[in-house]
Amino acid sequence: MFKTACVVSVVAIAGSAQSQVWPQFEGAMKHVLITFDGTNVGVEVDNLINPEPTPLPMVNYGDAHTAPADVLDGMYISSQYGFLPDGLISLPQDAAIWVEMTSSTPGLEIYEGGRRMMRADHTYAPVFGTDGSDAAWQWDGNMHHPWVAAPALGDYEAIFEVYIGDAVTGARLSGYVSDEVTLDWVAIPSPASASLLGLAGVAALRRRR
Ligand SMILES: [Cu+2]
Repeated sequence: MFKTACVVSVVAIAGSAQSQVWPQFEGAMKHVLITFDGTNVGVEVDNLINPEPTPLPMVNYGDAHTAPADVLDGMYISSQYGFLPDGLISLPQDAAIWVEMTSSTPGLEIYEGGRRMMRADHTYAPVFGTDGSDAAWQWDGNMHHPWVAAPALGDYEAIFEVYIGDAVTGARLSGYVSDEVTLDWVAIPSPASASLLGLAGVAALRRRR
């Protein structure tokens, strides 16, 4: 009797886990390396550990995501870029590292992520000006892969300034030098939709015969 109850509850848990749909990701992590030497902030895209050329692909998998990830529904998405400390970072008291998006291709949206494997725990909160959010975002010093989303096929780009700011307000602190980095993406058809198009093409050929 007891055993039966256990089996039923295990099945129920497996069923609820299956019903969750978190955003897919593919492609190796491409880190945006951040350094701070006490005066100068440095930021650059890693091309040594992951030499994959940019722009990085964004794909619309056609998924209906579990909330709060449903902000990505219908969008071409990528989480390959991730902010990562390059060596030890020692910050001045009451200061933090902030990242501000200073310009971007219209239509580009960015949502808070984290470690890619932890996607069920991400907030998916809009950041970098998306949906009226602040243009500046406080980085906690850990690996953070944001979710970047685009509404349509094409090329996308965003420029970020990384600077030392007040840990509470984000106001730039004098005496430190910021740095900036450009990230780029290209929204492409998914392999699945390409093969569907292929099937549609075959069907059209058959109809023509
Ligand atoms: Cu990473």
